[in-house]
Amino acid sequence: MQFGASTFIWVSPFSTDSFDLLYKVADMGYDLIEVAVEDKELIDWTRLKKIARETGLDVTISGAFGANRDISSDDAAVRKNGFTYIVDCIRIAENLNSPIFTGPVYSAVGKTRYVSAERKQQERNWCLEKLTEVGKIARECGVVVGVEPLNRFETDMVNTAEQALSLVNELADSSIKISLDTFHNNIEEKSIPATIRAVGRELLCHVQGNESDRGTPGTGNVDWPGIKEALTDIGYDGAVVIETFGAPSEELAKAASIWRPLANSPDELASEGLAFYKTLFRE
Ligand code: LER
Repeated sequence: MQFGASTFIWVSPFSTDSFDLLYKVADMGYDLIEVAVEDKELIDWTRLKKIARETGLDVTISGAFGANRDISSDDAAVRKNGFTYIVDCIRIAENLNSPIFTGPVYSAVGKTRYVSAERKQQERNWCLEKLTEVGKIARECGVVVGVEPLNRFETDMVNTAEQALSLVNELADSSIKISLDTFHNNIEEKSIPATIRAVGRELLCHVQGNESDRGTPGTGNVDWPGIKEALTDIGYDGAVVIETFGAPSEELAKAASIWRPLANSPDELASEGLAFYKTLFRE
């Protein structure tokens, strides 16, 4: 199992100006850095790849889905833009040898409405249409797309692993799997260990191991021993990554409802979180 830290712990948007983070994350003892792609143009990818190689860090790629990247939108131009963004991120993942591209790919974060069953179905169809095309490209690139359920306050589309499984099983594409973020799961699932077992080794491609308040892992009410047992039982050998938001942009703060610091500092959260992961998972 590899342990990772998301760039979102420190900055938003991540850019070439923040490349010192790679050295910091490597020095802390992490195996990988998860690069959140808010704006790909802000990042010098060639240099990032070189520094990752120098520091020995692996890279995973995560997405940021604002309103204009919504593949279930009723606006065809927005769906197209969302599709283009996902494809760009898949190609970035391929270039950086990230086995996955993870995120709530199905909609926009913060899109929460009460809509009719007909409209829900229509939006799901648009989403399936685009994910079918995404799947083909992801397969060619050798990248797996991790569909991440979000809690009810951040999306009205995929809140539970059961809903993600329904989408992924309907797509039946080996390059579209499920990514679990324990912060969201802790709100929506009756049992995170049971959820991990229900997704299973075949379909679980990535884990963001976040605390119940998105603070330092190990300091809240997430069932960590149960998570460890379930991941071990299914034979999960992917990454576990801390993703929280230490300096969110205004848009991200609103989308993810981050209104206060979640730890004394991002550095403290990252180093204490890693120490907790090591004690939990490697004992
Ligand atoms: C995305 O990974 C996520 O967890 C959201 O809460 C914010 O984008």
